[in-house]
This record gives sequence, C-alpha cells and structure tokens, in this order.
Amino acid sequence: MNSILDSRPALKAAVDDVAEVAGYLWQKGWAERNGGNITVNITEHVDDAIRHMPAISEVIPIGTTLPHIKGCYFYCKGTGKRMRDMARWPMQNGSIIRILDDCASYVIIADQPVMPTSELPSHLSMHDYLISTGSKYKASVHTHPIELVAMSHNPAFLGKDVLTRILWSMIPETLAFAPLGLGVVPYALPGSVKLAEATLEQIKDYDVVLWEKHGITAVGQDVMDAFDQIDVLNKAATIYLRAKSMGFEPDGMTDEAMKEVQDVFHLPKTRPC
Ligand code: 2HA
Ligand code: ZN
Repeated sequence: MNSILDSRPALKAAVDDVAEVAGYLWQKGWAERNGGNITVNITEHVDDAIRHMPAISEVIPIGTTLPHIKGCYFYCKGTGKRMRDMARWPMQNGSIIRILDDCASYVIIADQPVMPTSELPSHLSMHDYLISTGSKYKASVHTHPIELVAMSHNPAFLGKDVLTRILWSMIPETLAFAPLGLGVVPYALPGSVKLAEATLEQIKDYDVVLWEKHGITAVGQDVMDAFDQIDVLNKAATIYLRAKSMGFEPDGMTDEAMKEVQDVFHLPKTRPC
C-alpha cells in the first residue's frame, strides 16, 4: 500500500522518531495497553501534493477553537491504539490530520482513517499555544511513568515546585536536562477540556507537566527532546524511591551544589534551588 511517507525522507524520519519513542515508552512500562499518546506538528514537511490530498474522514470537531493551528498538519497516535504496535507500524496506529480553516475541526488525510488520540484537545491546545509564542517546539508526548505517577499520590509533593526541587536534587543531570522542572495539574478526567485547559496554563511555564494520579505530558523541539525530559525526571523519581525503599530519606544535593550546576551550565534560573 502506498504511504504518505514514500519519497518524503524528512517526513518519514519524523514519523520514525515517533515510532522509536513509542517503543521506549512500552519498554519502560509506561504504556500499558493503549496508555499514552504522541502528536507532532509536521507542517514543515508538507508539500503541495500533501496540501491537495483529499480527506479520508468526515469533518471532525476538535471541541475547541484554536486560531494558530489553522491549516497545520499533525501526526497523531490513534485512539485506543497501543504504543507497542505504533513502534512497529506507526501509520496503522496513527494518522496525519489537517486542521481546517474554521480552526475548530479537522480531517484525516493519511494513510488510513485512524481516529486520533482521546487527548487531542489537550495536545492541539498546547501546539496552538506554542505556535502563538513563536516556539520551535513541535512535539507533545503523554505517558504514564510509574515512579512519577506514584509520587503524585502524595499531596505533600504537589505544591508549586516542591517536586521539582526534590527531583533536581537527586542527580545533577536532572537540573541540567529538565531545567524548567515540572508543573502540576490536579486530578481531572482524562480527555476532558478541564484537563486540557489546566495543562495549557502549566505549559506556559514548564515543558513537563505532571497530571496528578495519571501521568505526564511534555512538549519539546521534537519527540526525542520531549521524551528525554520525562526520562530524566522519572530517573530522579526512581532514585528517590529507591533511597526510600532502602529505609532512608535521601539527602539531596545542597542548594549550593545545585546553584553551581545552574551557573556552570548557564541554566535558566526560573525556579528556586
Ligand atoms: O490515550 O493515556 O490519557 C490513553 C491515555 C489517555
Ligand atoms: Zn493517560
């Protein structure tokens, strides 16, 4: 079967990266069944032939109006699809959509009429915001990292930047590679507009957002970048939990040691160390 990826190496590379990350999410145990979703703004790879491709779905409402994504194209994981299947067959477990001129609806154009993720309102709201700020970020990843979700069950960690500070202090790399830390969204129904709106508020300040008792949503320049930020934060969460399971509260790096990392790596000092 012909694919939109045929003879389009840059677009194929972007979708291959999504498939690679989908495999990592499964291997890490963060993507049970159909858990998690990924969307990537692929508009930069769209040529005239793609622009003229007919819709292969009905016109589907987004549920909200997003003026900055007008005419944009996104690769989206399919709703109900498994990450482990997407890793091998990205175009059978995801699809490419075109946002219509009303900025409130979309059509699927390739390869198959696979309905996009249930978290589409949240993903597209973030892309809309990113475009409005002139950001170069193209990818959004939602997944269920075990240790971070476990930590989100303790209200003591959910105050502003409380978890950020603990995680940064576990290993210097966390501060260096997740320099904005992570925002927190109180529990809200998966797929709801409430969850989308609360996430959007946090994405204004953070690249990575913890959904209480559910998962993580991250944005990045590309899908690897978004994945890496989640990975380093979850590594820090794992170190914290391993220390606790050995029976002690980990010391954490001192404020002084963390400030030194911020200075040496020229990291943005948007959060207190
Ligand atoms: O797509 O993870 O939050 C499945 C989910 C919804
Ligand atoms: Zn989820």
